Amino acid sequence: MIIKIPLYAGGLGKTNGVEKAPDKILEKLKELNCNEDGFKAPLNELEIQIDNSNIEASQKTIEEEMKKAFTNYPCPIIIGGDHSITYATFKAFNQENCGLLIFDAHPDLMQEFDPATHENYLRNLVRDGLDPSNIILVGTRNQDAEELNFIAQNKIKNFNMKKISYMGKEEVCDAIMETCNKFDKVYLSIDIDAVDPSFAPGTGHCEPGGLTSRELLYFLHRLKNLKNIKAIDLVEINPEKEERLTIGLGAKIVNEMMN
Ligand SMILES: [Mn+2]
Repeated sequence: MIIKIPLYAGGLGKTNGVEKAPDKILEKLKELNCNEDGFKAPLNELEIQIDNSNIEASQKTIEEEMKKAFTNYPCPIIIGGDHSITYATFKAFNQENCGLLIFDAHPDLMQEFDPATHENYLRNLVRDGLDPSNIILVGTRNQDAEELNFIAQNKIKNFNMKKISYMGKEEVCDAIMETCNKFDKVYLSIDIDAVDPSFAPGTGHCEPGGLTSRELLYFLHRLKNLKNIKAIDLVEINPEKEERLTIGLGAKIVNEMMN
């Protein structure tokens, strides 16, 4: 099941346009053939009705609706929306011994404040009880000193771009999978800005030096072999900034993750 969450209100005024991504990606998905595993999934979709003028109420709605969705569907694919949606979707998902694997150029660990935004949703999740040692960041390359401190103090696993380019994606992926295997279930969150802006310029914060689209797909194809990934989200795609490349990649990511 594909779940559309067209929220831009968590982007502090910098993500207007992301609400158009879910429909654009679905439109593109309908044109795609089988994925690289030779599989073409039926496209079932539903939309969570949010109110972009009220982020608190929207987060409440998202959490309630996602609790139902996680009961009804084995591994829903959630399309945002800005990254603040993960604050509510992960709350609906979270249980003991649950991993949160995040591809993102940014750690989103800015100071705690409410409501959670796309700059601090992860920090707020930790404040609210998420064990930071259950977080795995991949592809980070722009963060401030306080965020780096928080990562170090809380022993958050952080496979930043430098590590990926020095260790190689194969070894990093081995390490990620080994960690993920320790959890009962894993939530996979993909911020499109993990990918280099040359492949995916349609996003709010373009950060040079990211993953190639093929490198991201390498990780995702291997991660698909983990049987404990029970939720996937794809966020921060903004078709108002750029559409052809970024919506194309977004649709491909969804197509490849379906099975
Ligand atoms: Mn980001």
